[in-house]
Amino acid sequence: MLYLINQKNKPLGKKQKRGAFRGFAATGFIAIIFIAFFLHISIALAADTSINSATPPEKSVQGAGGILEILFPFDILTRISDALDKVWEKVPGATVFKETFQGKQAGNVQNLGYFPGASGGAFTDLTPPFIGTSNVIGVGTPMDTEEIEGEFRWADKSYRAATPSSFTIVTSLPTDNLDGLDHMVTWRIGDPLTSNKYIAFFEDRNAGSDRDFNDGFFTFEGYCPVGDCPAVTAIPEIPNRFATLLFLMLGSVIFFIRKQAFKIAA
Ligand SMILES: [Ca+2]
Ligand SMILES: [Ca+2]
Repeated sequence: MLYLINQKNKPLGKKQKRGAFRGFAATGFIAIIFIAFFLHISIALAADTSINSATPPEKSVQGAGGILEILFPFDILTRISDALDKVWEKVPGATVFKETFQGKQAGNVQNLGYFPGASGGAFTDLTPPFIGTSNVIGVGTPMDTEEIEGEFRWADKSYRAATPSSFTIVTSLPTDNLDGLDHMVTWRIGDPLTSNKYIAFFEDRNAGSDRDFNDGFFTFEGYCPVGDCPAVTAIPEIPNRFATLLFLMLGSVIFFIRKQAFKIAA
């Protein structure tokens, strides 16, 4: 049994016990907040797939003069966590569904498509495939406007124009891919809370590739990652600096309560 004594080595009175209990409770609460805070940071750090810079004349996805800056100089872009961009679905209530080829930085033909469901299924292509020049940005060619029903994974089929029967297909779900790696990185375009427009970049080769994710890139509208549909399920995220401020304020209040509790206990 826990036997509480004060600084004079005498058992605590009722008031002192209550103070000591508050002290223990506050300490436990602080510990939980710390654990949650660092867990949150580690999840955030683990979530994003790293993207290598491209070798010129190819353009990199990110950075000054990169593809994102060229295509969206005035838009807000929000990176979608790679924990979330694996499986997609229609945005409930959306009426416009479209995919647009925005460009490629690869010699291979790039053909966007999808696999129905959250696993398995067969590749369904969205035409047309893009055969032309190696390095193009901002092409803006519309593709099929059929509605993709249910959950699905985006997929990129690539091949040399001269040998279309020898192709590679990668999808947004890492476990679909031969090397088990992530092959699609995604940004939301526009309002981070309500926009249903995205751009996705594919790395078209498996193990041993340069992983610069600029091989084929497409914009989507009317679909969202399962579990991250902005119009329906998005909870406004508190910007990091406010979360930190809130965390510090809460910590200070708890520290004050804890100090007072121990004062009473002593
Ligand atoms: Ca991804
Ligand atoms: Ca590449």
